[in-house]
Amino acid sequence: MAKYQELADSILTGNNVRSKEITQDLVGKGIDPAEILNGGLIAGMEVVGRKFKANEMYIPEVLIAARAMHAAMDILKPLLSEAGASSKGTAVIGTVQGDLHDIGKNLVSMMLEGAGFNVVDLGVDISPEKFVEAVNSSKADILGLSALLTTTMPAMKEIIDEVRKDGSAKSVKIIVGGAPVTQEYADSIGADGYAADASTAVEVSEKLLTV
Ligand code: B1M
Repeated sequence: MAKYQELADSILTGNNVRSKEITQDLVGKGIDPAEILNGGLIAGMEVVGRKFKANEMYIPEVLIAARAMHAAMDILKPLLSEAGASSKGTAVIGTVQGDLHDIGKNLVSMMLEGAGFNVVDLGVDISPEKFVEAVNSSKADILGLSALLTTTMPAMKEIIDEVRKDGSAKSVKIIVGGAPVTQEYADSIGADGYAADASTAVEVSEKLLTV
């Protein structure tokens, strides 16, 4: 659909006015918010990721693209949440200590909300202690950890160890994800689940809670 390409382009060029306008327009036409997310926003950010990697885009441009993505996400978020009728459980989610990347984590958070989970999003740069505290205070069923840097991946293991040490937080199911994370890595640090993308994170969470 041409509008999706235009939406992806608005992300790529960091045009937050257009990204909002197009998203609003597509929503007004009754298009499924998850489709707008996947077809326009994620598609646009994927190109941003590739260009950043190839040094064809630099940090300020990437930040501007992220702002355009967030502007559109503000419109989609409540709609994705509405789509989930009753709560399937509580999920605490955050980006690990030392890591400021939150675009993918926000997508996972939104998709979980959209699927009917009650989500407690702690944000970025979260210490193991804060994760444990949040898991306990919200009686979480799922703990989601996101890391985008190879240097912050080890923080996932520290968090898992901390959570497993804490008696009351022990039973929470922990899923991990983020671009450098793999199933193999997830297994090696004792995570209960791994997801390569936001939709899979929902599937894995649902599966873990039905076991
Ligand atoms: Co940074 N960055 N960045 N960055 N950045 C990467 C990750 C990098 C791969 C770019 C590169 O060099 N090719 C590289 C990491 C290299 C490495 O560790 N091997 C990198 C670097 C080096 C850095 C800095 C160190 C740069 C610097 O300062 N010199 C710095 C670190 C800051 C810090 O965190 N302490 C930095 C900073 C930034 C910005 C602030 C400019 C910005 C972040 C803005 C923001 O998030 N608010 C940024 C961005 C945008 C990127 C890239 C370009 C895009 C990331 C992104 O948002 N992707 C990224 C390059 C890339 O990934 N190709 C890069 C889109 C997003 C939808 O995908 O986050 O992978 P992603 O999420 C996916 C899946 O991974 C999965 O689902 C999501 C959706 O399907 N997923 C989960 C994510 N979390 C999950 C959790 C789950 C399950 C699935 O369960 C709980």
